[in-house]
Amino acid sequence: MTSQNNLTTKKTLCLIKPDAVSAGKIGEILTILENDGFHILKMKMMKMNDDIAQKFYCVHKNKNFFEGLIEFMTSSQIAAMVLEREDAINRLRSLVGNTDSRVAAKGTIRNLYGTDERKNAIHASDGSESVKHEIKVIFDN
Ligand code: 3AN
Repeated sequence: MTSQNNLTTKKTLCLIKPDAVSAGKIGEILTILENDGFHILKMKMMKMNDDIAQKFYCVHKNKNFFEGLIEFMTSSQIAAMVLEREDAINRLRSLVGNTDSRVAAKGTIRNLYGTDERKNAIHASDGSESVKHEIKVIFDN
């Protein structure tokens, strides 16, 4: 593995979504992440506009849930962060749990703080290409 790949493996992008921010769960979620060994490299509060949300979720453009997803993600503030840890992408995905919070494994962040398949509290990048794309959209704007 090259050092470039290694670097990619160590970083991931995380969003605490409008439902969890509105419910006052940022602190509890950050505690879970930090207790698992994640370091917060960058963090900011922001409200996604339509343009940013559409770019961020461009891979889902043709899905039937796209419009509802954009509406939800632009509805109020989110907390965005770049996280670092060994095997960051896979580890964060397993802490986050299933897309549908109702079936997410007990103790996962979506099980603890999500409601359903849209209002699911947290986003985690699903691969190294997504990490690059998502960091650019969120932190280069
Ligand atoms: P995940 O975030 O678990 O990787 P994706 O990438 O398939 O899930 O979907 C992106 C986001 O779109 C989800 N986090 C969720 O908010 C929303 N979403 C996915 N599937 C549905 C669905 N069937 N109905 C409503 N919203 C959905």
